[in-house]
Amino acid sequence: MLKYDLGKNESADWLIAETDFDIDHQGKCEAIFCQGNGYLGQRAALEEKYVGQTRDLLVTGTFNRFDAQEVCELPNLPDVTNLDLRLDGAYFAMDRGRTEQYSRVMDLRGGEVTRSLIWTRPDGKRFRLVFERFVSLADEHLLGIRAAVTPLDGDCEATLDSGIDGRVTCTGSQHFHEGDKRMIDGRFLRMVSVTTQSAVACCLHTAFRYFLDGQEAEPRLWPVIDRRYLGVKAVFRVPRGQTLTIEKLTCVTTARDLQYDGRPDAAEAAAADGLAAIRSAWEKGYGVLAKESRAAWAAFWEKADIRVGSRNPFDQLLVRFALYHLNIMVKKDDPRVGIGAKGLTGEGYKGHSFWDTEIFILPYFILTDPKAARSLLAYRYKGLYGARKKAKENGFEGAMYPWEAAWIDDGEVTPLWGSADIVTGKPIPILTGMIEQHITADVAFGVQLYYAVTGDQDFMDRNGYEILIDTARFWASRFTWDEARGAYVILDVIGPDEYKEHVDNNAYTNYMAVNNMKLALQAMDDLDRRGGETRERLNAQFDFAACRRDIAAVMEKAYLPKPGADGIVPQFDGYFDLKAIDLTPYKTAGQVGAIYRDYNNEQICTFQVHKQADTLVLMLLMDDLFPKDVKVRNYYFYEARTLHDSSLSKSTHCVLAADLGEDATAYRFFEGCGGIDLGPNMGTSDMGVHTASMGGIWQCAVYGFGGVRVVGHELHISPRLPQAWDRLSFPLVWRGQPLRVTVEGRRAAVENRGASPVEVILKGEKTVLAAGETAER
Ligand code: IFM
Repeated sequence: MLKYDLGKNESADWLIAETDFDIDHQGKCEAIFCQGNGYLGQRAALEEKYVGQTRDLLVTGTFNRFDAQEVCELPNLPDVTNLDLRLDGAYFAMDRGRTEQYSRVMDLRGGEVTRSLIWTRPDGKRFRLVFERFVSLADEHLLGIRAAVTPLDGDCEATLDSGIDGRVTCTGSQHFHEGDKRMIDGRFLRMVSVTTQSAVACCLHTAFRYFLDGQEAEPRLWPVIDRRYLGVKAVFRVPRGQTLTIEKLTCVTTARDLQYDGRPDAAEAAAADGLAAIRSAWEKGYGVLAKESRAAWAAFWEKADIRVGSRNPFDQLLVRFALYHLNIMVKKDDPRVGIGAKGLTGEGYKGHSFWDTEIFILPYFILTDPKAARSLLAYRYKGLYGARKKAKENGFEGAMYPWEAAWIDDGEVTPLWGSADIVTGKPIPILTGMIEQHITADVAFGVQLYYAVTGDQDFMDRNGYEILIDTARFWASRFTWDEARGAYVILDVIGPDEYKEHVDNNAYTNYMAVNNMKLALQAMDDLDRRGGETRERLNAQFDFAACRRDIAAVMEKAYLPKPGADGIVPQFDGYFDLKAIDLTPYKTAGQVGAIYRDYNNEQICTFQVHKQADTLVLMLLMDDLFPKDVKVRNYYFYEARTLHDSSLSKSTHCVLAADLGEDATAYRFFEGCGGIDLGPNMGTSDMGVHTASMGGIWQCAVYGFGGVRVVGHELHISPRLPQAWDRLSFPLVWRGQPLRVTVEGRRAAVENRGASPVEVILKGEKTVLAAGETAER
């Protein structure tokens, strides 16, 4: 069970606690308590072994393809969190004996997890155990565990078995060759394992320190080397009431690490640096390293914290939980990596990046950490190689982004088969990699938003313009002429709503594609106006005259679904011919995908039922495309037919409801976003947390209640707090200047904490803020 510390003490709203050990639901806390720093993610599987655990250590960018039948995924590195304790011969495990006073707490302030309990062995002897963990935010390669055991009823012989365990897989796929294993200087364990296909050397160095009642101990150690395992065995006599403390420190380096990019000796360098790093970490010890990490987290919170004054203190915790995960989901300085749909918190979606990044997460980075946002877009720039390959393979021009992306030149990596079809009993084919194509326009949208917020001309010259033009070239070749309609159309796609396959003229896709084409035309105009090297390079690459002609011809006659007499924009052609069914059983099932218990994909495609927001995402992204009354009608129409079976749905509804003045509904959807990973359903996060939902929670707070919107090249701030909130304060970065927005009741203030003036539209009024100035309305 999860519990939140929402009291009035200084740590309130920072702590998430697991109050009992539930062997059947270990995945939830493994994922939500996952620790990391963007380079690596260490899932919070417990130190001792249980059936049902998923011990994952994932390192960004290390993708490997197990065999030709499978797509690439992030491999699960050898496990370093294992720590088996035998207390007078009996293995400590909470499914034996009795466990009391159990708590495991994630403290979001420093990203630390502490578990404490009293364990009574089957023969009645009691022990106090405390386990602590950090993954360093100060040094991305380091992680540590500290375990303390105190015998309460008599002296005890404690035996430790712990090491580097390569006997882990990704649901059965072993991504590594047998590693090179050795103990160095009688103290440092080294395992270097190389991935089977991508040949990435992953180097793990581990070392232990031991203390008896605070005094460093040097027990007799036995090295243990086995197949895919390297460890130590140590035995201690622990007098009653004294505490044995074991520190286990690990350093992770890989030949893929940014600092070795392009180096032929990357594997050797990673191993050598790993050894040097563990030596220095061992000298410092757990306490110092944990403190350094805590300081890095404190610096993060100082800048990034969003403060919520709510009648329900859970709201504050939820927003911080989202910020915590946003901070550990991506290596912000590495343009070769994206954000996995589960970040580095689990094996779900194999570490692949989706439109989740550009539409749900990127806005957070663009508006708070533009350097990280630029790196994420540079990842898409590097992905142009794969996008061009995909376009070509499918008979199109330009760049067609993969629905699922992994390493920069992998191209499309969406798997071809999914879970069981209830009717046929066969695996469901996954068509998204072939026909969910809006991702290409979503990437262009990301570039548009980044440029609007940052004005980063250097990025546009190096990467942005090229992305816009080549993606538009794809769309120009993707539309086909429909004689009857006298328009260009897009046939046979999946829109954002994945409960509808093989649809024609999905409104979201068509409008976003046209927006992408408009951006490309503007880009070429800009370039012509400015002249210079970038213009020369891109003109030579694309031939602006031909490009303009092709794109404009399609764009001007592109079919865009319009609202009907009732104001509803059809999600796609023939939408209104679909059957309406009673969705109550699925809306109230308390579980996603409940409709699949009764129908298969083919049947669901014939109903007016949606997995997630589709046309409504369009209405959110393109704020000025439709008048308010059209938005209102579409909101009610589509929401009634949406099951929110995707974690990408509720935040869109929250923000739109807030825009429409539907305060209570917006707040209900915000709470719903909280339920996705922190709700009572203990199975929702087994495969990892929902990273898009973390971005979505930020959007609810900042776009929804904070009323922030980027319109053209302007920053609009028109807050509208829900009834439950009386205060909200959040940071933004606009044109490089840090701002803090504070809303108290109906008053809103924007403080320019930067060095240059900025212009904002505060509650509809244009306001120029000098450096250090605050405007209030
Ligand atoms: O990108 C999403 C999609 O919209 C719904 N299914 C899950 C994907 C990854 O989060």
